[in-house]
Amino acid sequence: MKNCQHVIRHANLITCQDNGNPYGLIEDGALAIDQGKIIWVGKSILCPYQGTKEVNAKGQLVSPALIDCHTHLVFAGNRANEFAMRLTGTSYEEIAQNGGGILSTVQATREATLDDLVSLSLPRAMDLRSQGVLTIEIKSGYGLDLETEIKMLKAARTLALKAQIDVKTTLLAAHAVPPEYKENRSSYIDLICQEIIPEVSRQGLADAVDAFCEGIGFSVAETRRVFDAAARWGLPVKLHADQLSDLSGSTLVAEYGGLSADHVEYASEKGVKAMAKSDTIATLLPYAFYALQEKNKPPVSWFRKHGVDMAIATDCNPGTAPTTNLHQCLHMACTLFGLTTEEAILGVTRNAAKALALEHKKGQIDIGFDGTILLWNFKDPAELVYWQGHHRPQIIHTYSNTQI
Ligand code: DI6
Ligand code: FE
Repeated sequence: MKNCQHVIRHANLITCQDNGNPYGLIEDGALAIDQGKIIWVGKSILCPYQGTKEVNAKGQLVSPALIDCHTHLVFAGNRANEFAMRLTGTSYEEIAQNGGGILSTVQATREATLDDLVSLSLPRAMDLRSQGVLTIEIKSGYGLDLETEIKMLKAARTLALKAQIDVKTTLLAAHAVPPEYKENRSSYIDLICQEIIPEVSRQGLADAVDAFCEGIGFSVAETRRVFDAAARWGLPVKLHADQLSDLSGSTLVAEYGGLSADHVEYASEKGVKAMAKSDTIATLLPYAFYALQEKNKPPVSWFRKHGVDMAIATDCNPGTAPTTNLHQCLHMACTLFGLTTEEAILGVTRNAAKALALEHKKGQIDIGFDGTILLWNFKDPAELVYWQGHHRPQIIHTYSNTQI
């Protein structure tokens, strides 16, 4: 017997590997972890390791830690009033055009200090963590000026330490045109390309660049300028694409070899084919779809037909997705969009990792992958999707926060 730090035995092990079994399942599986990494995985009976800590899963489900690959969870302020307005017939676009929506959160976020932002956002991160979500992507985009965008990204990085999670940060300066540039959109794009992206990149505060390519956001031409600047600074891109209309955002982000096209309710088949070619993930955000009472569903059958992998995320934000419940989003991806439970689970593990360029580190139980593992108190993987509330995993292995 060889020695290592942790061994988990007798698990209903969903590895999320592509090993020919649903969920990459290994029945009566075991894994060995040393120095934060998985060093062995297979059938319990074959395990050659003895752990300093031994865990007997007693046939219960063991999974990789979950990943929420699209959130806006750092923000200040509250938009419950807009929810009430929408219920009486005012549309999301109308609210945005009248200075509400994203811009009301921008005002509150600009007024908040870095410490305020951290303490307001920490409960949201902790809530995700308690569900087994140990990697979270967090976007800026409620600052829309250099100082506040940086403050948001720093708040996101601070949350990683405070909540003991891994955080990937995304610069979303192209989320909305700030009021001071209302009459001069193109100067705002200049600011993003010539000051915000370079400074954020110099400070190493962003892992990717995103934009909101939409009628109420930025045009394809404007988005291109942002993507070109991101490329000059060596940052990968992702895009809020084809959420409310088909502006061919999916095609655009694929052209830039983007990590993911997100929302994609209105993506065309041409866009889906382009995504397949560039290996761009389709990130589905069913809570925003539901909250906006959208009618157009993302073209799941085209994603399947052309081999585009799907991720699922909360989109946690104060406007269109006031939620920190990733399990509910899994449920909705199945009931609203027709995903299978296996597709849903891969959407918050293997495919979510890929949407964050973490496909060699997270989202699967395999040799060399991150050794943070979840032990659930049930056996059937479908339970992760099916039941809402009260399922809280035991997190096995210590937090590392160093790999990304
Ligand atoms: N799409 C969304 O769903 C969020 N941003 C975006 O570009 C909404 C953000 C908000 O309403 O505050
Ligand atoms: Fe979003």
